Amino acid sequence: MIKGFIFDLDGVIVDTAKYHFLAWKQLADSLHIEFTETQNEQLKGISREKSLEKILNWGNTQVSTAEFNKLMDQKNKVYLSYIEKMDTSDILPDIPRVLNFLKQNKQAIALGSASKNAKHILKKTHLLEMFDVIIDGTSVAKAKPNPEVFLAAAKGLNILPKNCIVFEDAESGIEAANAAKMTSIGIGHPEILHNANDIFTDFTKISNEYLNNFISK
Ligand code: G16
Ligand code: MG
Repeated sequence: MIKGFIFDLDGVIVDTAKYHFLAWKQLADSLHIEFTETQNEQLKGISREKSLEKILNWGNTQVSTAEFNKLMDQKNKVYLSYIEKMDTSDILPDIPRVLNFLKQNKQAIALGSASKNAKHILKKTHLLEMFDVIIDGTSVAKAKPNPEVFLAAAKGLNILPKNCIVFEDAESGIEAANAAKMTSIGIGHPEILHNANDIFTDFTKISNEYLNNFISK
């Protein structure tokens, strides 16, 4: 049976989560707001706008709309400076094997990311052509944990949500996949992703046999 396999981008396909952190950290430092890696966990999977709102809240800082937009641009410029250096070596381990296996088995593959830079990153890593459908921060309004991004991906693939499998590294993403009534697979730490249907530290732990279980059902 053809299933819909939906991949988050940052932290699942590429390790850009570290670049988001570095860019937000630089911005927070310039505003004299304390910002830790633990706080950064809460920014994973959520939009640029929501991330800045949270950082400003943590720092009890209020800014005008114009300043807010300027700060978002500032963060994105720093983030893009990291992205410019990306190539195929930034693809996370075993992602090519998993994508190729699904393609060979004629499965439907989508991207479900909150990032407005998603297509740019997929181009830099030469992965764009692997995806039948791309839903990113430019095509959806409601941020994860809202299921909109994954429901739009399922619709684009023409596969029922219950026949979709989502790979996510963020708590908000697992919540979104669960709300969409899809199978949620957490990639990362069990203590953060405990609401997922299944959890793996990374794709090297996800065998072709495991993927085949979804396809043969
Ligand atoms: C990603 C990251 C988030 C980031 C968001 C927006 O989502 O996990 O930390 O805030 O994209 O990114 P941008 O500023 O590039 O539009 P995902 O869903 O791919 O993990
Ligand atoms: Mg992510």
